[in-house]
Order: sequence, then C-alpha cells, then structure tokens
Amino acid sequence: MGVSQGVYELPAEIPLLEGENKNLILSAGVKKNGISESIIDYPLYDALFDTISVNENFYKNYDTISIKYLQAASLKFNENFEIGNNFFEDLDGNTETNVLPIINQNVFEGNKSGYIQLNSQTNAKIEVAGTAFNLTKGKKHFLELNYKCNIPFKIGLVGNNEFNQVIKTPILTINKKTDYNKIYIQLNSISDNLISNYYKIFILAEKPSDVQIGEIFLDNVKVLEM
Ligand SMILES: [Ca+2]
Ligand SMILES: [Ca+2]
Repeated sequence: MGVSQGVYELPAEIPLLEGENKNLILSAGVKKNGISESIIDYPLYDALFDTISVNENFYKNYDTISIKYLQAASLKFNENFEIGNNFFEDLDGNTETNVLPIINQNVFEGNKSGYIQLNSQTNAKIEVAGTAFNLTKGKKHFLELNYKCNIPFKIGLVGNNEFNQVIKTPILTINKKTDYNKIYIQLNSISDNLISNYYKIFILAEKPSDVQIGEIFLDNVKVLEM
C-alpha cells in the first residue's frame, strides 16, 4: 500500500512529492450515511489508476474522471420509477398513503421520480416497503438514493428472523433537504449478521403538525452488493 495524499473536494490541485514512476490511484470517497465528517472510500466504485513521474515542472490535468461501479458489484434492488414502482407494499394499512411515480419539474432523473405526500390528519403517516431481494453474507452492501423532502423520514430493512417473525430494522433518519441530495447507507450492520433469506427496504414518515403538506421525492433507490 502507498501513502494517502489526502481527501479533496473537487475541483482540486493536489501537490505530490517528486519521483519517478509513481503509481497514482484516485478513488471516489462518499459521505457515509450522509455525514460529512465520515468520508470513506466507496468500495463499490472503480478507481482511476495512472503511472506518473513527478518533477518540478510536473502538472497533469485529469479533466474528466468518470468513476464507474466495479464490475464485481451487483445490483440487488433498483428503482428509478421509470417503469412502474416497486414500493407498493402498504405496511400502514391506509390506502390513502402511497409512493406514486410523478412526472413534473421535481423529477430528479429520467422522466419520473417517486413521490410521497402527507397532507391531512387522515394521511399523516406512511409506512411502505419495496419488493424483496436477498443479501449474501460476507459481502459489502450499500443502499443509495437520491431524495429531497420537507419532512424527515426513516429508512431501513425489513426481513424475517429464524422464527419467521417479521423484523424491522430502521437504519437512518434522513432529515429534510430542499435540493436533491444523494446518500450512501452502509448495510453491513444487517448483512454481517444475516438472519433473513430476504430483505425489503422500508420507508416510514410522519407529518409533523406544523407542516401543511409533507413531501418526499425519491429516485434511483439501489442496493449494491460486492
Ligand atoms: Ca427516475
Ligand atoms: Ca399506505
């Protein structure tokens, strides 16, 4: 292993010590669980590799760095709301509260995003789950999503225990955000202690009484395994 040259917010100029044939690795960091103090190398992204010789006049510009998913990463769940919607399991028993695909200026990517609206006493709370997927023990797992919302919501996984009882594990409360944000949530607290042969993402939100219309927009909800 080499020496870390630090973590930079792009665009950045990165000073390097002189030397011949140095191996340069640029890897993408993400804010784990959306917390900026906790930047990690995202294990599911491929890195950029280069060999450089650094002298006093050395300057190299990497104009476009495209960071792709590693080929070994597999998509366990993917909902972009373009065709249908996998978040249809009604856990709250109230048919008034749903995730609906929308087509308007609030779409994040493609033609559609998912939308939750909580707007009265009778539909102040939603609890909904997506379709099931399986996780492989010993692998790394991340949940990613793009979202914006004017009320906080909880996201987690639901599965079964050995007695076939439904176990819900909330993982993170996502706070309100005016503009679209992307969040990366590590799932290994669950997948390292795998008990269920299936999992579903669940979303739980409750409209605070001082908010007239609670809104949550979702897109590109993914679970990745590597
Ligand atoms: Ca979309
Ligand atoms: Ca409902």
